[in-house]
Amino acid sequence: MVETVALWLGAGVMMVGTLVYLYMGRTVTVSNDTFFVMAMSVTIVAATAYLTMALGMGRVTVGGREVLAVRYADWMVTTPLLLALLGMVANASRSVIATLVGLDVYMVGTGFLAVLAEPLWQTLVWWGISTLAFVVMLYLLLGVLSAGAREQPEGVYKVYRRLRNLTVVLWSLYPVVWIAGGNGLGVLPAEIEVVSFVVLDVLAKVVFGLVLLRSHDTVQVHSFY
Ligand code: RET
Repeated sequence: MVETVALWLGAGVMMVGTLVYLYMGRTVTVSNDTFFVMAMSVTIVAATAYLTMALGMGRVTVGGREVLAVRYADWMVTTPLLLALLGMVANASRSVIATLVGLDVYMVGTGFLAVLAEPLWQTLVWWGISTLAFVVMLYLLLGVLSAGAREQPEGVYKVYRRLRNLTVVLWSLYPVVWIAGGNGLGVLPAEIEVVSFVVLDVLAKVVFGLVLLRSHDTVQVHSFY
């Protein structure tokens, strides 16, 4: 019950987020619309994933446990977009953005292998591998990406820093909730796990998008042109 309500709320908030972005972008110029298109892609994919989960679809059963596999398809698409947005704000090179995305895809992929793995020790091994990729990603976000962002105008750097801090703090909670939850040690009740992921997803996607798009006049798209 709690889980279903949380999943429906997840779908609803992602949809509302998309509409808010659409409204915020109603007068945007073509030179900056990439931010809007990408941010909306994130919330549209997430809304779809949550609708699927709320309807009880996209689940796989592993060793008697029911797993929300659609989550990983969602993350596989949306987290690279979020990182690309962060990289674009920092005016990072394509190779740095590609490295971040590569690590991220590897993190989500090995995270899904952790779901499929049995027994628990093998789950822990995959979780560890995934977390290692995540830590390297954090190292790049706080290192090379931040260094590049610092060379941007003050206003751009401030937006970058806010988005980066949001990302570093929120994303770090995912492996913690995951390992405590049903796929890992099982010390977190299923309802709390589902609600936690909804809250984290909303903050990491919708709030991230709002902070970014509110400042779309300040930040500029350079990286892909
Ligand atoms: C998993 C489990 C294995 C270890 C690690 C994980 C990290 C997941 C992250 C997900 C971020 C998702 C976001 C979604 C949408 O907003 C796969 C949970 C490190 C960081 C930000």
